[in-house]
Amino acid sequence: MDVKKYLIDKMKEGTVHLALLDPDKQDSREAGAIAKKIKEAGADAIMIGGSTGVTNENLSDTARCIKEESGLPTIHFPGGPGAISKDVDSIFFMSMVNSTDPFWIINAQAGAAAYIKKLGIETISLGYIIVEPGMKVGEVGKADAVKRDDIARAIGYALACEMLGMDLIYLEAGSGADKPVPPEMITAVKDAISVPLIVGGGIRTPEAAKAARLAGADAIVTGTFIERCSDDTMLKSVVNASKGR
Ligand code: 1GP
Repeated sequence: MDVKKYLIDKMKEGTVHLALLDPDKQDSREAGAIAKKIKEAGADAIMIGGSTGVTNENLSDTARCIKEESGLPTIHFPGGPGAISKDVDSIFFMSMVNSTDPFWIINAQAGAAAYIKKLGIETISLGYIIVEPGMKVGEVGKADAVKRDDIARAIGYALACEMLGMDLIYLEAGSGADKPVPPEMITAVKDAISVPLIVGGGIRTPEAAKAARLAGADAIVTGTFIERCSDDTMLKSVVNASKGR
């Protein structure tokens, strides 16, 4: 399937909800069970990835179980070039543009590109911008995180990514962040760009999801919340708040 077209078409209708599952945080059967629940709650696609502990094997197993249980499109959200699988429908071919290390900006991608092409995995280009606190991904990626009040710098990176031809922009506060990306930053970046904007990191309540949507996010990512939440009503509330329904 053409996952990029699916996502962009959906985002034209309103904000979408992307659920993130980390193959290192639960076994593949459990990931499949969570995917089924989050599909029922209204999620639009499943991202699969994590900063550490992802292998070809746990990535493939997780992708297969998610597909079987939910039928939703899957997108690999790579923590590096170490694990790649054709069992995932597509991959965010992403650059951490505010990393201080060229490895995370372009060298990891250069090392993996030929293999991804050989496997025939759909690539969706993505400019990945780390905002404070940045958490584990900011640390691993050696990010010079954008300060929460430095809106001009966030706009600069986002616009540069668009001008470089990237399909999507992702403002990332980091998994488990105590505070999500500030709504004022989301609005300012959204107003500056014309490609879709994904927002994630620290979104775990309907209020936070609604604030990101109203600020202008085209897609809202939740990871930690969906992995930990056993209350189906709460799951639905966060997905509904993301999608405005
Ligand atoms: C991490 O933005 C995602 O890349 C999700 O963050 O785990 O805090 O939802 P959370």
